[in-house]
Amino acid sequence: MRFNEDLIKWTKHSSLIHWIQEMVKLCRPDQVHLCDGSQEEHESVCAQMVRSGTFIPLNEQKRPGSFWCHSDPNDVARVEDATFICSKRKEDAGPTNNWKDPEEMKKMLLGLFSGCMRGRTLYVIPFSMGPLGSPSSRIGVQVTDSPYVVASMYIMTRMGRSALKALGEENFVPCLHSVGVPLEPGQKDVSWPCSSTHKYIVHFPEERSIMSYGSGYGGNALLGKKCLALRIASVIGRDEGWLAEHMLILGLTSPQGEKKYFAAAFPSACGKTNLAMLKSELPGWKFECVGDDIAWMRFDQDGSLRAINPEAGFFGVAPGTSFKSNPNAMLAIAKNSIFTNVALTLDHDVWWEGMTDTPPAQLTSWLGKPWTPNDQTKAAHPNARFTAPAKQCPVMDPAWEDPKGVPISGLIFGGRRSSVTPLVCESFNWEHGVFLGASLSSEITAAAAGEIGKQRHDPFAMLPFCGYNMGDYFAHWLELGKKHPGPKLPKIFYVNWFRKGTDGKFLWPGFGENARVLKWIFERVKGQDNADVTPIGLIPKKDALDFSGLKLSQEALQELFDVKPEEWRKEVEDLRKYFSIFKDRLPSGITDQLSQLESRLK
Ligand code: GTP
Ligand code: SPV
Ligand code: MN
Repeated sequence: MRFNEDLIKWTKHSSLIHWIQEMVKLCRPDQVHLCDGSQEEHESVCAQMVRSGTFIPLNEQKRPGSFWCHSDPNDVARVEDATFICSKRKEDAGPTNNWKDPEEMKKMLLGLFSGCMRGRTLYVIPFSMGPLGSPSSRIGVQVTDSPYVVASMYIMTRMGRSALKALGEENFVPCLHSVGVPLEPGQKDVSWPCSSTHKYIVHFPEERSIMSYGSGYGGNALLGKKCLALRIASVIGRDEGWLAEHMLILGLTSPQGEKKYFAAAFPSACGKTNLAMLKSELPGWKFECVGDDIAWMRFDQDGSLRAINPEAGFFGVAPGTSFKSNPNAMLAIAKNSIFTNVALTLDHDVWWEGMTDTPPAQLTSWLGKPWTPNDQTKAAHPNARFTAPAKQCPVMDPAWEDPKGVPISGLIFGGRRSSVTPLVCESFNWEHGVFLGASLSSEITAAAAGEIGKQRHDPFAMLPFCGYNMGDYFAHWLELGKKHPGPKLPKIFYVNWFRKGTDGKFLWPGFGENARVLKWIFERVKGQDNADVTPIGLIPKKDALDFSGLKLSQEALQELFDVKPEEWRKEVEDLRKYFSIFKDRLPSGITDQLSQLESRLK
């Protein structure tokens, strides 16, 4: 292969050159493609996937520059059971992560990767997480045999030559990825290659590298996202004194023109994208989007917590997205987007459950089969996703690519809880807020393979994404609050859009109506005296939440804010049991908060 000549023209970074040569030797592809990140390259990669049958182009009149594809039915979500944090010591991965000795894991993986790209092209993708040239950004280089990943990384990151330039002589995060399906001579490829036997999503936090094998889907395969920007970045953040979080970032402007920024952590498929680009049902309140999934935050010299969105696109849950629930997402995906595991209409547009009240009469389902509304199955997979450039969202914040980031006034945690936790509450202080984050639990959604609907603890919405011991992670949060006390330290809130009434229906209309809750949060951050003290935190005073024009029964309102001491005492017992898994890594700040909550409930 004559790629070596191209390689030295492409970069002068000697350890990068060396690493790529090693990966080529290991994976033995037929070809090597060094990505330049141009639009022409993107178009040619997409055109090649159309020819190979992976992509179906969508109707140019309805959705220009866009493609439909469906995955293998065994490759539809993140695989948490197959996700590993391979720190040298098991205790450093902690009780919430899968762990294996890094040397053993590497040995096993090198076996799998050996010759795994035979018959395929190895693509090299340099990418920047964060705006190009921001001191907060990080550069990764992904080697992959999946053109779907190349096309997706073009949308989700700043990739190609510009990222190489930003890298300069610095260190990069090596990200090795293969779908794990070598092709023998003459063997015909399938439209979504993935390994049916081996899937491994592996992180080496000490050497800050990633190896992912066997899956081509989302967070398993687009290694800049969960692997680098959360698992590896959380480790870097711990060491350097900043935070990598599973959070949206939004700007909120009041009718008086005052603006504040908030970041919010909800578990996967629990409402980040929807809140990040919310169309307010409250007149005069304007929401603008900085990011919908990941926030990197650090305190500046003035003591403000500043956040950047490391991503350049959205990989959002399609089902439930409509012009009613999230018009700004619908506008963002009007063109230049990839749709995976949604349904395809007869005229080559897309559809999913919740997009319209009645489905089209005939569709191709996410399985690639004919589908009619009489079918008992869903036309789109519940974790079907769109991949769209952030800049196409009409409500992107003017500062969304500001290398300095935006100043955060409030942090919000939330999960799917059908009972117990109220619509909104505010923590008494930073330590109590960290405790609220640590206490987060939520129902499992289709974003990960597993038991959907089951309640589980998901501290800070980071259970699947924290690259080190979660007990140390709690301590890191507590520590940052101690180091940066004062009026600029963000206030911390907890919300629950998903509480259900005795009829089993959501009590709260959600979506655009969530603006009412954010308005109260905005006022609290400004210091308005409109909260009542309860044992679990501060909740809105009677009439402090703006319900104007909203039809909500007195009973529903009552239930949304009901704090039942007996339920909360059970919650305390459950949390005590849960926190005990962290043993000596659980900071005393968390135990103290739990005891204080217990005594307030007496
Ligand atoms: P990830 O991309 O997996 O991290 O998820 P996310 O947190 O961005 O979730 P997203 O906003 O895509 O929401 C996922 C699901 O929750 C969709 O089916 C939405 O329709 C639903 N949802 C979002 N906001 C609300 C809300 O306020 N109320 C209710 N009832 N459902 C909501
Ligand atoms: C999530 O699961 O939280 C996602 C989707 O945002 S994925 O990128 O597949 O992890
Ligand atoms: Mn996510």
